[in-house]
Amino acid sequence: MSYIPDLPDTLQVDVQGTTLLVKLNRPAKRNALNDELLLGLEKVFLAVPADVKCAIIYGEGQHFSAGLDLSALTERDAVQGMHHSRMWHRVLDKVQFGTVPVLAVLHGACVGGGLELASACHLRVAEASTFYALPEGQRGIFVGGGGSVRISKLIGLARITDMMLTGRVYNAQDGERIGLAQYLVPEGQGLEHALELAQKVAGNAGMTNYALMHILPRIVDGSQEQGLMLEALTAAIAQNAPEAKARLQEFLTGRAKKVGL
Ligand code: 1HE
Repeated sequence: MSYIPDLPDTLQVDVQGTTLLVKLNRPAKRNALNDELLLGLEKVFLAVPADVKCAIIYGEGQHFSAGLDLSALTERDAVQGMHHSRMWHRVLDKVQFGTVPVLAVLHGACVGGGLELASACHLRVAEASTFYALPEGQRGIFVGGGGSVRISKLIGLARITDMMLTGRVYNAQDGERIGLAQYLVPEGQGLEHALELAQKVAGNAGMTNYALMHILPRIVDGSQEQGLMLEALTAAIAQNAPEAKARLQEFLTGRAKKVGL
């Protein structure tokens, strides 16, 4: 049994050391995201154990996620649709603005709401089979899980418009080239690679990770003047922490790893 009560069996969680593994486990429906699964994700990210430093979301079966469960779509009027979209926003905000950085491991379809979930994560590792699409245009709908904000920040206005206007599908290589994923790895190696990255993330000072998750996005969203002020405040607070001072000493006394390829 999971440490989180009443989690649907379409979602599995496991803690490995300081990493939380979150598996979308609905392979028969290509990990299509229904309300139950989404609300389960919210529970998971509201209850990240205190000793966890990084989370990884990945998918069981041949695909990361086929996006919104389309079988539930026909039953909603406009107001219910608003509430539903806002529910997605609330849940994916928990992923983006929770307590730990989140990595997504992608393979196969990463489409529609699946891509919106991936874009709420802090980094994406794509296996060679990954393909990306926003079939919302073809389905006669619109992104509703925060994609207009988050995906456009990853790839820009013209590219997200193209994906919805023409149904353009990007393969894994092109997805990495345009910024949908930050790492491209051979098939089957995504989780291993993400676990290695999670170790690096876990080794950072807490304030650095906090600033990257919670302050940097606000800087990017705001004005230059406010951004520079927030940056200065963050830098001053971060450098003043004992942890930062110890790390600087390690470097100055030749005990820290040098930067290099
Ligand atoms: C689904 C869904 C789904 C599969 N909702 N049931 N997303 C889409 O428009 C993508 C729709 N899905 C596909 O294009 C394909 O299923 C895939 C390329 C992802 C995978 O293809 P394949 O050949 O491996 O699987 P399949 O045979 O198409 O599907 C297997 C089963 O999963 C089948 O059900 P079955 O009972 O007949 O076995 C499919 O009906 C089911 N399935 N995808 C429900 N999405 C917050 S707003 C976000 C808006 C969106 O995300 S729009 C984009 C929705």
